Amino acid sequence: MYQKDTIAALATAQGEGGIAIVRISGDKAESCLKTLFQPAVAFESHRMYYGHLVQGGQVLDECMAVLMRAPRSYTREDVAEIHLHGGSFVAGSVLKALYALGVRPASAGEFTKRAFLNGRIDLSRAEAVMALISAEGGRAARAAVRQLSGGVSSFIQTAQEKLLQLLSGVAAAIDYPEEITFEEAAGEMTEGALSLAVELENACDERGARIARSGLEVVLCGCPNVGKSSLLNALSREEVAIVTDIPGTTRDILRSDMLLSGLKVRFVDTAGLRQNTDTIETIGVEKAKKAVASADVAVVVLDASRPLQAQDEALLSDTKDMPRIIVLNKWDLPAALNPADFENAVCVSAAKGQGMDQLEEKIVAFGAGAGESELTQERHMALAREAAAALRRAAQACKDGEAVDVAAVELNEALHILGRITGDQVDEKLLDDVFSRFCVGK
Ligand SMILES: Nc1nc2c(ncn2[C@@H]2O[C@H](COP(=O)(O)OP(=O)(O)OP(=O)(O)O)[C@@H](O)[C@H]2O)c(=O)[nH]1
Ligand SMILES: [Mg+2]
Repeated sequence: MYQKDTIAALATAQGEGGIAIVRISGDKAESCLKTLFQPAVAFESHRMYYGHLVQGGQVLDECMAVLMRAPRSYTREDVAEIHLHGGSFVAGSVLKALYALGVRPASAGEFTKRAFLNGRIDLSRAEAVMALISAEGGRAARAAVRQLSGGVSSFIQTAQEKLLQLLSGVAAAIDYPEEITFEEAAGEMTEGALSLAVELENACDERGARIARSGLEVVLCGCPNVGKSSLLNALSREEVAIVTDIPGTTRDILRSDMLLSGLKVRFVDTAGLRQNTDTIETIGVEKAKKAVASADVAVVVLDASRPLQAQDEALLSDTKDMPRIIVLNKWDLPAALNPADFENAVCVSAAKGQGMDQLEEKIVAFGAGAGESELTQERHMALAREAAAALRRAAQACKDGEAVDVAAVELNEALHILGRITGDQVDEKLLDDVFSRFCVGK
């Protein structure tokens, strides 16, 4: 599980940039640093030094370096970092030189894996590091920071303590039958197990977590020419889609991502819905219908300057059970529709960019609470649900009048499953699953 050799990798992104940082971790970190880097003075731990990167007597770069002696480092091993000028050539040369000194290229997430194996952070915090790196919006980032500062660990710990209490109740019933009867113990266990199961299930909001992580998918749908593409352009504040007065301009699906109040939103523009004999447009209409069905929110765009048509009515009826906003577009023209006739409607003019704030507000409202549940990572939620299922089985066993120790087996199972969230219970496969999703250098 833990290879104690010295590893190195580029810790910053590949390519040109302000700086490039090469990170080295392990016993050889200090000697390697001293071979390659010549500071003006002697090294003290945790201090940044200015100096030169020297190879074969040649100065390769003017740079900064820091040595962090164990255990006060990211991995709890000796760690050295060389901060070079950005770009791939110098950083590549440093890595080559390190490999020649017997250092091994770090695999994905290996520095963080060592931090976990050396007990500096638990597994859920290690995963939070990656979640924070890949967060694209404020919500995903906030959830990751909460997890990084131990939110998940303390939630799971509390659940584990409750489980241990339930188990000690069982032990008491077995050891001191004169003080607590099996019936009493079974009653307590049923109640405790069910309430903990509910608590774990409530901590999982898969939809919210997905929205915080990957964004809220908002599909713009409506008849041809109502102004869907104009709306996409107005919302993105750029010309993403072609706009013409020819009905059937948009044929394929167009996507545009943006951040609204820290929420990542993916707008999907679609082909205008109508019966058509043109093969390409017919495929476009099919795609549009699928996009509507799979979206988180439907924005039904209507042309407010003309009365509703059969196709509008059909779309209003098809989307009535899904989260939706009704947009009365072309509000700059004389109105033929009344917003009071529609639920959750907003009047806008995509052409003039009017009403976008109200529309954005309504969209963001559909993302309220996203990413705020106790657990937000798929792996954690899957395990929490598994543990809740074991707890429900325990409660059922008690209800069925089975001996309390049968239920205790399920409680132990739940305890074991929760341990996989924080990493009290790990195996090589679990670690590979978690860390293979990391980037190299982290
Ligand atoms: N007056 C006015 N015209 C608009 C408005 N929004 C769009 N239009 C016009 O309506 C026509 C159709 O606009 P599009 O954005 O291409 O409409 P669409 O719904 O994407 O159409 P298809 O792609 O064909 O389904 C264009 O001529 C736009 O300039 C608006 O708010 N006011
Ligand atoms: Mg269009």
